[in-house]
Amino acid sequence: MSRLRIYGIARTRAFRALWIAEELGLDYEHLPIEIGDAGARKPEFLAINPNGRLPAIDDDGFLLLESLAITLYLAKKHAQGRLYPFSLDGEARVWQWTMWALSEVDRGVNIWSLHAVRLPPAERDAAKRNEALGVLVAPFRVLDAAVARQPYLIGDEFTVADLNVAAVISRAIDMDLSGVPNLKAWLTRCLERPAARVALALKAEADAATPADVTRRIARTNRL
Ligand SMILES: N[C@@H](CCC(=O)N[C@@H](CS)C(=O)NCC(=O)O)C(=O)O
Repeated sequence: MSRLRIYGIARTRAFRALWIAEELGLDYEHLPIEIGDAGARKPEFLAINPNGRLPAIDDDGFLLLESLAITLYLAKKHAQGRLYPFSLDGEARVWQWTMWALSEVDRGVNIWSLHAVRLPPAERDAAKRNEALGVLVAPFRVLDAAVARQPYLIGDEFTVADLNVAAVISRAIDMDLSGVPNLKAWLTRCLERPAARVALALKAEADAATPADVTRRIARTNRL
């Protein structure tokens, strides 16, 4: 039996954990549990993550929450110079971009995708969608400039910094990104990696199987 367990249906932020596990070629078990009372709020999962949120991992008895902490932990543990920089400066840049993704773009892309793609068409709110697009203009310009100078965020090589930022904004691939061509090319490059394709296929399968009521619940409970 695999000693790494990844909890969470791939439609959720569990996608991030699945992508890094694939990048690292890890032997893992995926437990595609659903949000809410159907899974993440059941007592047995609350014992793993008392927040009742996804994802979580169990790495041979070590429980870890927070999707981006999970990607950083697994990358640092297994990468051996690949994906996770050795140098203090390189590591700090990885943290910088990871925290940037969380604070600057995570919520905006989530709101946009719900009101542009995921909610049933009649329930999408154009005002929320446009507000989200407005919020993303400035940070997307910053990201566009960062990947205009070099192929990846830390330099010539793909690292967990790229994985974290690209995973957070992965649903933006369906946006009109013509105003930020370097960002678009970089995001495409990241999402076309074989490991990303495996995780994206799981995510697409989960998206297609998600009932509208679950999407409504995501929008409602997270005030998106
Ligand atoms: N900051 C957390 C956020 C986790 C989170 O909110 N996950 C969502 C799914 S993507 C969830 O479990 N929501 C539960 C709910 O809506 O009841 C992380 O990155 O892991």
